[in-house]
Amino acid sequence: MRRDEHVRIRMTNRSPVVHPMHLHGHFFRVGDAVKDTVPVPGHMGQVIIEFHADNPGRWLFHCHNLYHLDAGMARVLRYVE
Ligand SMILES: [Cu+2]
Repeated sequence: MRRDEHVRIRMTNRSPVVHPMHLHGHFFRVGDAVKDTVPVPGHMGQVIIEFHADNPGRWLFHCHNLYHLDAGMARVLRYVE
């Protein structure tokens, strides 16, 4: 992504358990709601998040269940000025 882009991320949960996905550094929209964490239901549940890329840096995007985070369920979203 690049600064000032409108970013849309679609998540599909192929596991049987819910994953509360949390993004650092931004609030995002899910429909009309503004959040920084959203539960993605199990069994192919889908959630789309959208946000304005207005805070350059390196931001962790991860499952908020700490045992999932410890198992590696995390990525870094990165963009620069
Ligand atoms: Cu999880």
